[in-house]
Amino acid sequence: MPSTSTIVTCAVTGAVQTPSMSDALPVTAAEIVEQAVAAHRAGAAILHLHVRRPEDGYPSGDVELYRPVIEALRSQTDAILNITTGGSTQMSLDERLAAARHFQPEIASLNMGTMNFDYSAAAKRVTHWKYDWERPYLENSRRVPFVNTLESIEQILRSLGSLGTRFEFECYDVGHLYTLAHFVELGLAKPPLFVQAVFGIRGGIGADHANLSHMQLIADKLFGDDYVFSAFAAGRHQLAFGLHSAMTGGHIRVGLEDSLFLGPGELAGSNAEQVTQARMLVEGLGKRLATPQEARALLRIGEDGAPRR
Ligand code: KMH
Ligand code: ZN
Repeated sequence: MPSTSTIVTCAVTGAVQTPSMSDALPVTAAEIVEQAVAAHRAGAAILHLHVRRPEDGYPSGDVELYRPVIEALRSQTDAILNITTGGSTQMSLDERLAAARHFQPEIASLNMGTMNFDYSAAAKRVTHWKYDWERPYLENSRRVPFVNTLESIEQILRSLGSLGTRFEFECYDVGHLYTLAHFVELGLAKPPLFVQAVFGIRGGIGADHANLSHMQLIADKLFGDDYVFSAFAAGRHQLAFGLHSAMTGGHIRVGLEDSLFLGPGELAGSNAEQVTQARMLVEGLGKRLATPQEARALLRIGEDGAPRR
């Protein structure tokens, strides 16, 4: 359903980029909080969160590393917190789910299918490695699949859904929309569905604008008015896909999780810089950014009566 205000999600650090790729990538809890607060002030209503080991930036699912981040963001902002259940493609399911189970956020990400998810190409561009784990970690992504079976999706929907958490349904291909429709039929995925369409992952649908139009066409057929569309592309096409989404009444995701850049060859200095770029594009379209309260209303967060942040 087209919206007059645009929700910006900022995915602050993720698990695909590694510290050698950019000094701006936040690693410690203090860095993640500082950048997340600034991104929120710049206009991000939703903060999509991962954490890393402070000593070397290795992606982690440790609840104790999440704790200072979640506590600080809950006290310092009104942002909607979205805790990943994708973690890293190389974590076990239990490790991926621990933080969302523990903190019961307003939103958790939910990846809608098993797929190849190859982010090894970035390793070829790094000349100086800060940490020994980075290169083999990146290269391993070409070897191991990102496992999201129907059974595990159902388990996440049942366990987190029963706690009142809603979902960012990450759809990396058209087939993932049909998988989502299956869970709507089962009554486990509840409208309005927050569909985050992801383009340009090696293993998923390509960063071609015709694909975005097709994803919207199929989502319209499957879900009618029962979904809220958002989009991004990994890497250099990140914001172009957000713009395409906003132009067609959808929403935007930015953040260093998915792209380290502001423009060709220009590294972003922070997540907030990307949010500011998104704000300028949205305002250029004659629209405005959704506040967290407007985003909660659009996504019907908190309507089950359970207070959560
Ligand atoms: N970095 C995205 C392409 C998740 O956190 O659930 C994948 C992602 C997965 O956002
Ligand atoms: Zn993520």
